[in-house]
Amino acid sequence: MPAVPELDDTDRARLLSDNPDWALAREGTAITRTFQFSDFSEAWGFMSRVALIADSHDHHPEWFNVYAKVEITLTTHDAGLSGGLSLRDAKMARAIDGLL
Ligand code: H2B
Repeated sequence: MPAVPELDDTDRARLLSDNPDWALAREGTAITRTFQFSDFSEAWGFMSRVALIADSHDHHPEWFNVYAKVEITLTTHDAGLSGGLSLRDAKMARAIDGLL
C-alpha cells in the first residue's frame, strides 16, 4: 500500500484552526471530537449519516458510542510509520461537522 503523505506542521495547524472542535490525539497522529446528543436515537441517526459519508470517502472513523454520546477518532492507516494525520482526516472532519 503506497504511503499517504502526513500533514506537515503548517497543514496540521490549519486543520485545527479550521476545525476548532477537533483536538489532536495519539501524539499528533489522530484527531478526535466528542459529540453530545439529546438521546440515543439522535446519536444513532448521526452515526448512520457519518457511516454513509465515511464509505463514500473510503475513510472510516474509529468511534465509541454510549447512549447520546459519540466519540470519533480519525487517523490515516497508511500515513506515517503506523498511522498519521493526512488530508483525508481533515476532509472527513469537515464533512462530519457539516452534518450538524
Ligand atoms: N479509514 C481510515 N480512517 N483510515 C484509513 O487509512 C482508511 C480507512 N483506509 N478506511 C481505507 C479504508 C483502507 O483501509 C482501504 C483498504 O481502502
